[in-house]
Amino acid sequence: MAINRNIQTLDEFTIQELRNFPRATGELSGLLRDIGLAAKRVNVEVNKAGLVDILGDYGTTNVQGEEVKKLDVFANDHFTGVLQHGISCAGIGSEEIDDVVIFDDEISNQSKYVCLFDPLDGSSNIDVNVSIGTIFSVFRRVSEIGKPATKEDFLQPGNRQVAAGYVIYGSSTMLVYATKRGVNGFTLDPSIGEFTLSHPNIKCPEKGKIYSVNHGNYYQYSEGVQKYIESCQRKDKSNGGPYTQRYIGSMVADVHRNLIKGGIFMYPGTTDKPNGKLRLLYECNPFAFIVEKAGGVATNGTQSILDIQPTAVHQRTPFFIGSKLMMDELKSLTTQNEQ
Ligand code: AHM
Ligand code: MG
Repeated sequence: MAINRNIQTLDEFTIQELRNFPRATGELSGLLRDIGLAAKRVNVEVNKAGLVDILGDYGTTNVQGEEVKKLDVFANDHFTGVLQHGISCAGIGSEEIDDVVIFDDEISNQSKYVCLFDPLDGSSNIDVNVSIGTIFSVFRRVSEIGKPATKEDFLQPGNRQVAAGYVIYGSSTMLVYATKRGVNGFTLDPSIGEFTLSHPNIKCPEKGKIYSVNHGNYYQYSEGVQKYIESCQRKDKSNGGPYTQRYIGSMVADVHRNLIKGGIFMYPGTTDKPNGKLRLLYECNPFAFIVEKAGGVATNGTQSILDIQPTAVHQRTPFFIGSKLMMDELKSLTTQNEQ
């Protein structure tokens, strides 16, 4: 029987990658496969979100006598559980948990990696059937293997990530991840229940025509950011404007679209919240790593996101990310107007 070798599952892909590195232990591949497994389970629940009135309200007990968890809590418990019971992760940090969780058992203490994640980003969009996602970041531990992981393992700058990715629960479900070797996207094929390689070697177009920002905060942005937004709206042959504004309020969906089509996403600081809203470790760092590996750029307005030395697990940062030439334009306008 002829087998269609054009279809490569996530598992096959990670194993194939391993074959290129005969000395690799396979631990990172195992971790990515664990994340893929958790994502499939969360995907099933996300798809049931509209049935909440039938299956039982969140926080209540359903007809089977099971407690119905909020989806973000469900996703958090699921990712944590899969990573804890796997063999590749020594501890996790999550948007849903105040402090990092060190697994501290015989097998986890031997693991090389720690993982940070936002289990369900954009969860305010669940009720209205808008795409949401999971974002994750993987670091190699700096603490001694064989001992429990430490806080320092999680507080490393983004340029030390060994892998990062996201899952988008959208019109189809996709897992996109980056390592130093590049960025690849896998679409969940419901007929076989597997993520299959659909977007090999993703590159972010150097230039795009989409800008994504919350316009409601316009008067709270710095002058430089306001000037850049105005320039996006200007009909100007040199930059191909006016650009199209697209902002759905689910960063995974907004950045995924801009990564594929070219564009810029911004969550700047505001007068009320100078550090913006987004979290460095499990929202900005992973996207910065992915988009930069695809040829784009990510900054906090003055510095590369990946160079920021974190001091706290849940710290926030202003965030600008996207196509290289659009990021250059932003930089030149903000430097001119903010000295
Ligand atoms: P969340 O982690 O509470 O879901 O918040 C993060 C989300 C991002 O996905 C999105 O880009 C942003 O919040 C939208 O915020 P705003 O409504 O302030 O524009
Ligand atoms: Mg979030």
